[in-house]
Amino acid sequence: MNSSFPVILKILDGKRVSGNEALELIDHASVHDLGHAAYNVRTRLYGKKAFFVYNQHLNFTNVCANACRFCAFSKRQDEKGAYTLSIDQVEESIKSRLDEPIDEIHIVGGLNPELEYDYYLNMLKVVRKIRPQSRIKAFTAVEIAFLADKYGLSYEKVLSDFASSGLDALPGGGAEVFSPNLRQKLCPEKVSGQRWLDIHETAHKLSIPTNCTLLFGHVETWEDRIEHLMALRDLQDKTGGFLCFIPLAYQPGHNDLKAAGPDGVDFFRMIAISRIVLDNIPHIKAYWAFSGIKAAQLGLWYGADDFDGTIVDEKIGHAAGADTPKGLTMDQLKVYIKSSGFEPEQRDSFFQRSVQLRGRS
Ligand code: V47
Ligand code: SF4
Repeated sequence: MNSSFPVILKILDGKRVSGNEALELIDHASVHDLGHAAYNVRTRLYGKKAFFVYNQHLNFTNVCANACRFCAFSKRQDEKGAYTLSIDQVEESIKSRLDEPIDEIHIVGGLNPELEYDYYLNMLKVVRKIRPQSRIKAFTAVEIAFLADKYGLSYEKVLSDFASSGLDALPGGGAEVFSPNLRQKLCPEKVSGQRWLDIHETAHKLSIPTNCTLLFGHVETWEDRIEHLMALRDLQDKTGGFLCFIPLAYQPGHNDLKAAGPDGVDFFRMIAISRIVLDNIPHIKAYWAFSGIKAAQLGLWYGADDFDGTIVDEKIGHAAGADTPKGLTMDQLKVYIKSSGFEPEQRDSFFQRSVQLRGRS
């Protein structure tokens, strides 16, 4: 297959591809041809810009009622290494970096049955107070469902309470792979794909933008991947609330799932097909912490436009053996983006210009 193949021509012409056409591309197009088409889409949207964010990750607890087979981060309450931050410790952790111009605080944790509803509200309020200008992107749909079930509340109620306490956006975690069969094998206790989608739809209706993910490179097939992308695209057609899609490269260490993780070519094919299929989701992230920095750099040539951020203490992938740094400095991020041949563009969680730079040319 080459650039004159009808499906590639359709993409170059700015037209939408169907799920079957996406699978046809996967069967017949080389990684180079996919990359060529996806690069065409990303440059039409952003030219040579590549986005990044000055962010801080906060994982407030690793105690989790679920036991997803791919997860090496979670612990049982009484297990060695289990931790839960008090609100004072959350405050301390956010204050410890107050001298840095952080634009985004990314907060996620396990499903710790001992944490009360007020803990979540207080955490948001404390972070908001210390960082009035930063965007708070917090709690996956899995955490929202857990609290809604535990307290008999609607998703609307939990999300609007959180928004009034400081929440700006939801991260994309917990989507895994929507296929019910696979979910049963990988994470049987987790909310269904449909509930994950319902919670994001509710957030979008409340004007809370969200990200979305796919965990790939384990036991799923290309059919599972494309079905997942189509479900995200359908919801986005309805609501327009997704900001960014992140294909999360499965990290194979220290967990139950005996799978290898994606190789380099698989990673680039996944990035490219995401850009091609998700024609209505503005941004595609090459998440350096899981892919490796070198692959993320090249991912910008295969359809990605975002490099994520400084992070500082990435815990989830590292628990599963990720061999990337736990964080990067702003200078490192800019150098990596520039040396890939792109122009670094500092953003916030909404992909608006960093508040630190607004008003400057
Ligand atoms: O929800 C768990 C996944 C997610 C493994 O929204 C694993 O901007 C790979 O969602 N190998 C958390 N993945 C990470 C996440 C994320 C990261 C960066 C930015 C954003 C965003 C979201 O990591 C979990 C789960 O899907 N995960 N274990 C593993 N072994
Ligand atoms: Fe818990 Fe999330 Fe890990 Fe699943 S992926 S065990 S829900 S922390």
